[in-house]
Amino acid sequence: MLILYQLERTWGIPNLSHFCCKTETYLRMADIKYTVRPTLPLFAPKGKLPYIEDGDFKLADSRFIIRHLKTKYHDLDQELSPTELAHSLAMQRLLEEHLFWATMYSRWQYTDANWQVNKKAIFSVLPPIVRDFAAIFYRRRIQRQILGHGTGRHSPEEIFELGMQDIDALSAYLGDKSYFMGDKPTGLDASAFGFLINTLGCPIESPLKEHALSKANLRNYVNRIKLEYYADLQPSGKAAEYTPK
Ligand SMILES: N[C@@H](CCC(=O)N[C@@H](CS)C(=O)NCC(=O)O)C(=O)O
Repeated sequence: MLILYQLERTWGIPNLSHFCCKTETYLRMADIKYTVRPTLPLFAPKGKLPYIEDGDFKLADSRFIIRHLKTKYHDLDQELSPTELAHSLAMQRLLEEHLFWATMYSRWQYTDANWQVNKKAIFSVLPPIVRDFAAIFYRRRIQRQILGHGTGRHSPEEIFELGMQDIDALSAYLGDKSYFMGDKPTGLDASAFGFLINTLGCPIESPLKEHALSKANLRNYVNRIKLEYYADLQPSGKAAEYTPK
């Protein structure tokens, strides 16, 4: 069976990693049977999560994993026109290469309260002494990434202003549709759900979260997809092995 390696579940959401949540949501939307193995990025082939094992085949990066899932199992985008595919790709880049960094800033840098919540969620799986070293190491590493991307060079107000522009665009694009590309879920929804729940549906407080929560269509979209695709998620945040309906 296909194995998805991702961070441990927490916060009552599928995953605190946007990219892991995106990948797992694609698996569920496409009705692909899989099992989950919690791990840390340290042990991943490219040093980042998620990655999968499908038989003898190991593959890292949500984009390559989803390309593989589309080819081998089910392509959720098969009915999209070339123009729709172009829109879908552009929106995914907005979510994954831009909005992502404002949320990373909120977790790893913005306030100490957020950092403590983030630290506990990610590193409590490790033994006490290792936990603190790993947290310090990863905090430095991620802050360097935020700076390298360019986001970390701005003031908090500027960072959230840029993130709010993404939220406005996503809310306008979704409008009153059930899913981003119409009445059926596509690959863009797997990404949008993964990134939106990690912006408005997790215990990381910021003006960006408040802004996203003020958009009724985005709030309802996230709640609806969570109920529809993650009904097995326990209040503890744990979920049993998943088999498609
Ligand atoms: N482009 C990758 C991004 C994956 C990614 O950034 N994963 C984060 C978790 S959200 C990670 O493992 N970060 C660890 C690190 O950068 O050291 C994908 O689509 O899978």
